[in-house]
Amino acid sequence: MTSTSSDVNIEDIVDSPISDQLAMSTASDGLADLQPVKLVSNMSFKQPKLKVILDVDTGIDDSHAIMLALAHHNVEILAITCANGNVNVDLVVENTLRVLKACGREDIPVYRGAERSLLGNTSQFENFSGEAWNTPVDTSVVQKEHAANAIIRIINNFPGEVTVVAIAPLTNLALAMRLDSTVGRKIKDLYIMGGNIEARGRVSPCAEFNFYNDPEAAQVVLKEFINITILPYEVCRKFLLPWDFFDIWTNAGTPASEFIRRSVLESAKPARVAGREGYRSCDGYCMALVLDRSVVHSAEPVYATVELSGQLTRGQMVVDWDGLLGQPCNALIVKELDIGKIQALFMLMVRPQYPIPVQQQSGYFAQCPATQSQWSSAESSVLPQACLDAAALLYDTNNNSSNSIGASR
Ligand SMILES: [Ca+2]
Repeated sequence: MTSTSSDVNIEDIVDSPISDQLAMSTASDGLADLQPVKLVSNMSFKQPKLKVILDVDTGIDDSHAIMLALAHHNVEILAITCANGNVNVDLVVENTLRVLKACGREDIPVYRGAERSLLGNTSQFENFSGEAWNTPVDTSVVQKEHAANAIIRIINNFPGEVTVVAIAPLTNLALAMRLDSTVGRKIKDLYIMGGNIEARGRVSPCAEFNFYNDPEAAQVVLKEFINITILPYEVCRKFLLPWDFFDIWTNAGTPASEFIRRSVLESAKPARVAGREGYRSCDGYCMALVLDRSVVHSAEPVYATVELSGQLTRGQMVVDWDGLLGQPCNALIVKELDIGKIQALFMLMVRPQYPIPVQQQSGYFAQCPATQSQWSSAESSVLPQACLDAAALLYDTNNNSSNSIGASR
């Protein structure tokens, strides 16, 4: 077993036996089960669904992660737990309910969680705009149990089975860990959107928003949870959804697409006007790689922690790339993404059953019948081949009982 961090091709990881995966890291707990979730063919329906807890601070990006998880037939959302972050926790709860209502999935249990960071010095960042965020919701459906208690209960009910997708300040997870010190080691995987690897900040010069908002919680989680994959902020900055794709995504003609359009258009406008090359949804990207690990083009196992006391750097994620601290690796850092595959997954979000041509007839593809409809020529000219290829893998035209948020309404 090697003791140094090094670049590894994610395909080498996901295609390797678990023992080899562990050898690629030095984590004492190992970075177990890096196999991608199989999305393809009828065979996928015979697999148990991926049990997921989403920890959110909804949040425009969070809404994309939620909608993507809802759209995928192989995901079972056990809980959405809300934390103070983008906005105060009560508004996070309301916004989460708005997303679920738009998708016709108010049956998903929502839990109210941390009101403030562990030290109480939380700052909020995002001001929402967009008509989708002003609709009335019934907050009486919110679960009475606290989010941290719900996390503990669910993980203990399904030890080793639950994938936690953390796309908010990590306060709820840290609280859960302090209430039950075993939960961090009972998860299947933990995916975190947060932290930074190039010291590029968002709310401070050096710190990413989620880690900055609760550095102590981030440190607890990085130290005490296992099987952590981190999607850092700068990586999300580098991989953008082109605006012509954005236009298709937000005008797909389904209720889900309409909700996204009404929720993002206003906030996306300044970046577009300013000439940025595309749109990004950090939390949506994070959910995409949960659903399909081949979205990750490269990743590196490292030891990562959080600066708590720096005069200017509080909340910055510190990555020991060269193993100078002699600590075992505790996280897999995502470094490159396949934005084409992400586009395919994002289309799944708005048109779960949109038929596309089966372009290859081998392997799993051979089990799918040819489709009658195709992408419109206008769309095919815009969507990159990587998106079309990935979509061909994703869409199952036999499946009429898909957990469809677009086609069912
Ligand atoms: Ca978020």
